[in-house]
Amino acid sequence: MSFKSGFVTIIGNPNVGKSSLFNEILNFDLSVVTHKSQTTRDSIKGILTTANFQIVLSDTPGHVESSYLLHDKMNKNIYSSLEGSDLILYITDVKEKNINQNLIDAVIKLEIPIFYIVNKSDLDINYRLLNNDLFLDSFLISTKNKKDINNMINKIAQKLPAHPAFYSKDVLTDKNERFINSEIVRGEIFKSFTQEVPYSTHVEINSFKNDEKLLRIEGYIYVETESQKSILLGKKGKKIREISKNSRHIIEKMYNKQVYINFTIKVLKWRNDQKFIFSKY
Ligand SMILES: Nc1nc2c(ncn2[C@@H]2O[C@H](COP(=O)(O)OP(=O)(O)OP(=O)(O)O)[C@@H](O)[C@H]2O)c(=O)[nH]1
Ligand SMILES: [Mg+2]
Repeated sequence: MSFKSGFVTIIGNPNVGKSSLFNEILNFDLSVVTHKSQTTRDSIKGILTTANFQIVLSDTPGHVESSYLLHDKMNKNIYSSLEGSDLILYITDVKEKNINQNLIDAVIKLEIPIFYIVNKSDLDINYRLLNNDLFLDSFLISTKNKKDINNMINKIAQKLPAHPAFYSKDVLTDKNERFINSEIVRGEIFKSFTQEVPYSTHVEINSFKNDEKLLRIEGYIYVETESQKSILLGKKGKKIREISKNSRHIIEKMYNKQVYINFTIKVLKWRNDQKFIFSKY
């Protein structure tokens, strides 16, 4: 059998488990997963290489109607990930009533085959997979109890073109270490706060020094208002220290060395700031 390799993009509405599936296929926690909607902002590629195939998988933000410049840019990120894909994984979950027809139509226009994937089969909700001509194949899965994921990965690989690997086999992602680590911090902020603070936060690493014994990470956390800044700081800086500590533990495990983290909080109405959005998203 010849080696197969191709580009596969995960799309769908917010919060259906796209990033969970992405991480599950890669067997590595690369993309941020939280119980909140609109967690993913950037498209990110993860690469799964086996002896027989290489899947270059893209996770994308959940598709939302735009109310900020940030959302416009998130939607553009989705559509630009579609182009050049060999296969699309459209994800929904057992709770969702309607598919996102705009997204599906965009894929059909590009004549890219679609797998229809219904996630969260572990939930006690009756769901019957529909046979639909729009989709090449369909799967009922659960990333939580790992049901039917391997079967689906093999079916994905079968549909890829015969092609040599695009990336060398030890490459896991197209993103750099600054991005991966800033996402860990952003994930901790999402876990620590309800409501608006996570959505108003942008994390940026501007100094990343990986020495033999110590990894030093410094950067900025942007929020939009002074009151969000004081919520993020917490009483006497308790909250931000806790977020830094939790992030540090995750990063120390990943690099297996001591990590120093320091973030300064800045206030800027960044989500509608054209220059900011276009330079950073
Ligand atoms: N019960 C159950 N929950 C799941 C499953 N997969 C994901 N979840 C949960 O669903 C929530 C959203 O998961 P994400 O992977 O962040 O979803 P997403 O589609 O990437 O979300 P956005 O990036 O916001 O669009 C999290 O709380 C997950 O733990 C599953 O198979 N079963
Ligand atoms: Mg996501």
